Amino acid sequence: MSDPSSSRRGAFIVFEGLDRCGKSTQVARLVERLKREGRKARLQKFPDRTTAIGRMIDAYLQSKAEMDDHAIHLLFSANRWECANAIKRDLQDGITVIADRYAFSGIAFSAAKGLSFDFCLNPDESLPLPDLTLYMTLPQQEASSRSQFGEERYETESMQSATRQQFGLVAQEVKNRHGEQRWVEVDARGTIDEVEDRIRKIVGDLTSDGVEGEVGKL
Ligand code: T5A
Ligand code: NA
Repeated sequence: MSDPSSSRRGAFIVFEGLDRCGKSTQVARLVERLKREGRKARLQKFPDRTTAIGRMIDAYLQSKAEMDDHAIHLLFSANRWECANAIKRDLQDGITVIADRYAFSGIAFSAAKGLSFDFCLNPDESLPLPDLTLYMTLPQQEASSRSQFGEERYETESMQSATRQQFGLVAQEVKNRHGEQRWVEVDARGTIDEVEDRIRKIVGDLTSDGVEGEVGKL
């Protein structure tokens, strides 16, 4: 008899939220926990600043380079496309892939600058579809008081507030197109341990049982 678990693939889980809400901290904790439990898991950060495209994005975010809003939007998307095949391959190999930001940041931040929502959406169409997106929410006052807020280009209160609004539209779009269960809000207030606990409950069996069926498309 064949083992039913062998046909299951790794889960693709994305963390989203405004700047300094605690994504990277929680993503690191989740990946560490899964590895401790003996599961195959890896972290995928977006932007991936280590590639040639990623270095251009990094210079832009640090205000060391200027770029047209459309051009930088396409670079963020290209940075995801250059990682897409590796993500799909790893999921098929049973590895859980945890992404620190994804296309939803791409849409929300660029639309917040005034680009049309459709223009922002289009370049990411057909990328691997996350099985679950955790959107971490934190009052702006708390995020702004965290270390290093304000160092990078988008870390101003007006940009964060416009992006928060756009994330609301992105959430609706994801739920309409792909189902309510794929987008879950997480209260990011409280201690790191408290937030980790909330996330553990939401992620649940997804990381232990894997996922049935092909990876979907955005
Ligand atoms: N962007 C990104 C686009 O415009 N388009 C795109 O397509 C993409 C992918 C950089 C920028 O790029 C934009 C969005 C961003 O503006 P980034 O590299 O993810 O994106 O940004 P980072 O600066 O690395 O990360 P963030 O600023 O978003 O911070 P995080 O990851 O949310 O927060 P984290 O975990 O680093 O924590 C921040 C601080 O708070 C503390 C941490 O120790 C740290 O000091 N902290 C807590 N303190 C108290 N209580 C808690 N519960 C805490 N959790 C963490
Ligand atoms: Na981060």
